Amino acid sequence: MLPRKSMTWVLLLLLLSPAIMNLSTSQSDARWAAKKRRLRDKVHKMFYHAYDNYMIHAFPHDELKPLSKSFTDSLSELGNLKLERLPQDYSGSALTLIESLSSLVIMGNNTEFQSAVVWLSENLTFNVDARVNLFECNIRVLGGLVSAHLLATDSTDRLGKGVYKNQLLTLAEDLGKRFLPAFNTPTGLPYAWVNLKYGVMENETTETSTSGCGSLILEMGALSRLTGDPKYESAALRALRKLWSMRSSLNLLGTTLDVSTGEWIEYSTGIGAGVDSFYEYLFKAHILFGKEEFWRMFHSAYIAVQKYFRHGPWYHEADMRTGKATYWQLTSLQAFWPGLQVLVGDIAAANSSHREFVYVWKKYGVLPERYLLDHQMLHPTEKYYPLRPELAESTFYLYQATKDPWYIEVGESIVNSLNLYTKVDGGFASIRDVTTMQLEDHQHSFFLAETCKYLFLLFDDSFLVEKNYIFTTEGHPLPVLSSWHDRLPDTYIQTNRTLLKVLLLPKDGKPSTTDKFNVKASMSSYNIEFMGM
Ligand SMILES: *[C@@H]1O[C@H](CO)[C@@H](O)[C@H](O)[C@H]1NC(C)=O
Ligand SMILES: *[C@@H]1O[C@H](CO)[C@@H](O)[C@H](O)[C@H]1NC(C)=O
Ligand SMILES: *[C@@H]1O[C@H](CO)[C@@H](O)[C@H](O)[C@H]1NC(C)=O
Ligand SMILES: *[C@@H]1O[C@H](CO)[C@@H](O)[C@H](O)[C@H]1NC(C)=O
Ligand SMILES: CC(=O)N[C@H]1CO[C@H](CO)[C@@H](O)[C@@H]1O
Repeated sequence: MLPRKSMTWVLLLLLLSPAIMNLSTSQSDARWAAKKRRLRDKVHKMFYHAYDNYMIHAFPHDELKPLSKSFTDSLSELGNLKLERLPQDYSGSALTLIESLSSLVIMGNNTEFQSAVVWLSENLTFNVDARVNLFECNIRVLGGLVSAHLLATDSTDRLGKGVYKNQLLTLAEDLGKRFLPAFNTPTGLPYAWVNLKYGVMENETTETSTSGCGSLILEMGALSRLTGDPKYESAALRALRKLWSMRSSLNLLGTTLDVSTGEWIEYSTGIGAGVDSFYEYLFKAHILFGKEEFWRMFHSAYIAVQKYFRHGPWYHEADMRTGKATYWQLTSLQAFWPGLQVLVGDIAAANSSHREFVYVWKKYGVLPERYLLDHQMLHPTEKYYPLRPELAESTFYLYQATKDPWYIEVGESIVNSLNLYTKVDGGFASIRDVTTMQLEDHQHSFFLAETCKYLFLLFDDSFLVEKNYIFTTEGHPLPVLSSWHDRLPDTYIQTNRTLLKVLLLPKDGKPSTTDKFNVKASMSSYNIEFMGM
């Protein structure tokens, strides 16, 4: 059990005072406020350019093809590069509209939110012959619906009287039921793929990833809390516990595994693809459900990551059995990690890694998918940038925590690059090769759910004032409700905060340094405290 002594606000203020002093004159306050408004308006335009083009050229199909101004029914293909089983009887689930619901609310468009809710409740069905990736369908569709349901039923009265009769929750529950056959395995670890109409296909692959079966608890847990039916949360929890039991003696988990045997397939592991949101969900599940168990898992896992993967500001991969470094690569997906570290309170570590991602972004104009740290060069085949949100996400968290205007400048540079390189007449297109800026005919739904949302919130966080939300790994907000907490942490303080933050600082109040092994050395003396910043 961890010590939970209180920590004074004075230490926090000392830690943050340099950033606050940067904004000391009201003149520069006004200048920054004007700059933030201007950038907020730019992001607003970007979102609507993406959204309107989707609605005109692609809706109700899944995603927009911005170059050809057509569509793709990509929900059935997400994560399946081989496209081996394209369904006949599937013509889309309005994926991008579902992914846009919470962004519409955050940007204050209640009329469009309402039409979307009405359309979905009348037209959307999941009784379709589509083999979907459980993880992707969970974070994008179930998460989108559950979050929008919570936004539709909070005290804000966003929807016209009598319009909302829990239709999104009904859809979410129907989808949740279709997920359950995937969990019917000897280990309780779910298959990576499930057919929405027919359940798990014959001869389905038993290989899945750690993030694939370890990041379901937020959405399925929320579904259980909302419906009063525990089976969704139980299934996700059972899988998570099983996965955790498979960790090595170093508290590391591999990247891929077999759901029928519960054995690891890929032992090399890191904080990027195939693992990333597993860590994120352990911690966020602790905040959302107030369970000690999640905190204990996260705490051990976080120490192991800092100990075995971290090298200065970088994170490499290592073998889960020996802790020996395997690949020295920076991947675009890893850029979420500083954002998670902000929630944990490890601001100094977050800041130093974030700067390295910004450096690589500036070097190429956008963040390439994979960068070889040992050679300081691009990976020969993974030179793409599919409009990913992770750097914008971390920038938003770091600005929330520090109010250092430097992060606004980072946001501005992200906005400018996106407009310069990826904006086309028909929307925003992914980049196939960052060295040539050649485009690809695909506007991913997460550009609307995450990239635009985090940039908007970086410049205008009014949606978060006096609210406590955590964001799912797809950027869908879920309110932190005390009624969902098993037990509120002892140190929970009600304050006027914009985000729920957990500070993890040593007892002497000094922020952790960037030494490779420092977390291990001092973790046992950490305090934890919930407070606003
Ligand atoms: C809401 O979205 C619709 C569709 O893009 C747009 O026509 C309308 O102007 C938006 N309203 C607001 C208040 O932004
Ligand atoms: C399943 O795979 C086996 C071995 O590859 C094959 O012999 C069998 O026909 C397959 N069954 C179905 C229903 O596809
Ligand atoms: C982040 O790092 C930069 C450069 O090392 C430093 O100047 C700045 O004070 C740091 N900010 C925080 C909040 O740690
Ligand atoms: C909370 O903070 C916001 C923004 O700083 C402010 O407008 C609001 O008045 C505050 N509310 C309370 C109850 O202090
Ligand atoms: C029941 C039904 O069909 N509702 C809507 C489904 O979508 C079409 C096309 O957008 C609408 O016209 C229907 O009202």
